[in-house]
Amino acid sequence: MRLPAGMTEDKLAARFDRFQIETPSWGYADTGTRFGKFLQDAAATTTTEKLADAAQVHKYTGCCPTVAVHVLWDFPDGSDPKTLAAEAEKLGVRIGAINPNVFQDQCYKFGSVCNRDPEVRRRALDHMLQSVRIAEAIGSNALSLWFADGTNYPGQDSIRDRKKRMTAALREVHDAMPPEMMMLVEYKPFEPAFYHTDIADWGMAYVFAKYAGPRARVLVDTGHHLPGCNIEHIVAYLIDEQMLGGFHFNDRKYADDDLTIGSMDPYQLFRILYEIVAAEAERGEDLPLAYMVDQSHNLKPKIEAMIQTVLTAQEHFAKALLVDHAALQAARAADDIVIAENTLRDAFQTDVRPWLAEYRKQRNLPADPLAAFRESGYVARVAGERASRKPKSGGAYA
Ligand code: PSV
Ligand code: MN
Repeated sequence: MRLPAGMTEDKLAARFDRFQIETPSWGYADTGTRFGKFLQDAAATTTTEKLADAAQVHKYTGCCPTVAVHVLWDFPDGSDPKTLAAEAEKLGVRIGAINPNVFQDQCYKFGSVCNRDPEVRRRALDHMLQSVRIAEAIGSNALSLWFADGTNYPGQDSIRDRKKRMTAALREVHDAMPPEMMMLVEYKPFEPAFYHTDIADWGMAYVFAKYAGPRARVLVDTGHHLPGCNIEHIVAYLIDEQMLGGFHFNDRKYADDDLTIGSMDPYQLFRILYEIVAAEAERGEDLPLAYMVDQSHNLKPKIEAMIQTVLTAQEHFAKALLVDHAALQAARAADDIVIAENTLRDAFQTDVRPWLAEYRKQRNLPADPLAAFRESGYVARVAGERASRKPKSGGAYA
């Protein structure tokens, strides 16, 4: 593999050792669409099983030591988060970002922290404050916020009033966070709201994060953009403003499809990662970003899809690290657009898989994690244990 000037195999490997990807607990459970769930015999049925499956992804890839959790889904009422954190450690993983859930209860029909009703807003806020305490108790430093708040029809509510309510809520939560905790604010253009969403794009997330306090950043979920959006442009802006907090990786064809990263547009993934690598090269240090996956695989087997995702992210990160910055600078200085573009394409088209296989072998990991996981027989084993506990039908999406 041809390395650009200034890059060595050791440097590449060292950067890779620090490229860790968090997987989501909800990616291991049965999920579906709003038309129904398709149950998989091997999909996790409890939080412990989700953690065990996430531990498999870490075991074979070596780069997924943490698991994001969704408070209501993973800490049912009365469960002790510390017990779960201890279970995770025993399985070889740790709890990562804490995601409050202020979208599934009936009271949130017209929104959570943007709801007109102060009682509903209070309930949502109390849940978020409780999530801060959970994070504190188990040593998690990331509070990851996504709101389903919005309206379905013009005139339904005052957009400006809702903005003020969101601002006040985020500030209160930020004030309650311990000094080492980061708040990640996610945006999404539509769904479930179809007319306006209270945090619809990166600009709104940026403004809310600024109002919330110094430890709030924007979270870019790659699936949360309208068609044609230039995501790497957003990423570059947020990096320059020091307001990028991290990612929810997934791919999309139409809307928030939750498809495996790189399955639709691998070049886009490369371009996004290149913006990070370019900024790090200029600064001489890593950007403090949370790389997380947010995918629910309805049709693919869950653990395999997660391993495939992680390997794809690694591949494209390696490609981004191969961009010849000096050649790019020279092409830009000469306004040579063709060579500038080709400098990116050369890196993108490099086959980095043999290097990654060697890198893994040196770290006592399987050269081909997906094949090794398949050979382990884990899926058949857990399917035998879990299938009998599943309902007969997937029913409606819950
Ligand atoms: C919403 O679509 C989202 O991207 C948020 O990150 C949620 O927390 C996650 O999906 C799971 O519903
Ligand atoms: Mn997301």
